[in-house]
Amino acid sequence: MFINWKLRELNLKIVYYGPPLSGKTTNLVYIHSRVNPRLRGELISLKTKEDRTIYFDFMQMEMGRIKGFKPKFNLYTVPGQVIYVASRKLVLQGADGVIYVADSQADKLRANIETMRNLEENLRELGYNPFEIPLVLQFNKRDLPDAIPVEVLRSYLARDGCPQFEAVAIRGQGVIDTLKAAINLVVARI
Ligand SMILES: Nc1nc2c(ncn2[C@@H]2O[C@H](COP(=O)(O)OP(=O)(O)OP(=O)(O)O)[C@@H](O)[C@H]2O)c(=O)[nH]1
Ligand SMILES: [Mg+2]
Repeated sequence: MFINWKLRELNLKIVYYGPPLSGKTTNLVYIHSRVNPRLRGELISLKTKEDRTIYFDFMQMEMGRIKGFKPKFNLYTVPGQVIYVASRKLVLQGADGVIYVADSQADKLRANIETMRNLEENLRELGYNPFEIPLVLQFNKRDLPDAIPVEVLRSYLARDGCPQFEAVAIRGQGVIDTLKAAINLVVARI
């Protein structure tokens, strides 16, 4: 969190984290298309020609005032690919909340678990208690025929009390609910 006392602005950071190709960028693209253009900035995507995130995607959105302060949410996605593992940690730095986008496909279970471990490790290295930072879980790609039951994903990835949402991000399903839950957790914190 960064507070600009002069402008009475609160800058809050929410990071979309998850395994390769789970749909992190798709979430952000949908949000960008739905938020009133007067309340959001451009969507900045640093990606390869195959649309894979290299460093991050970023957009900023404003919301109503909280106790006289104007909150600005800075939404980032990390790159899922292992070769960009260093940028994941950089992007995570300063996060006020995390949205973990899991891929529901059966053959992605291992990648989901490994990336969750990597998230916890990076949080610890950045000085966070990984079990205290606001976290929302999104089970994405529920439309695919080989999606495994949510209970299985939950048993490996969820922690007590963490809000969870099923999603089909390519259709926007569950995307806004996930973001709202993260915003609520982050705002409750401050
Ligand atoms: N069937 C299906 N495909 C999806 C869904 N969400 C995203 N995709 C597709 O999955 C692929 C990867 O989506 P991205 O949003 O680029 O994934 P990412 O997590 O940002 O990937 P990296 O940045 O490389 O880690 C794209 O082809 C999307 O269209 C979904 O809910 N269902
Ligand atoms: Mg991406």
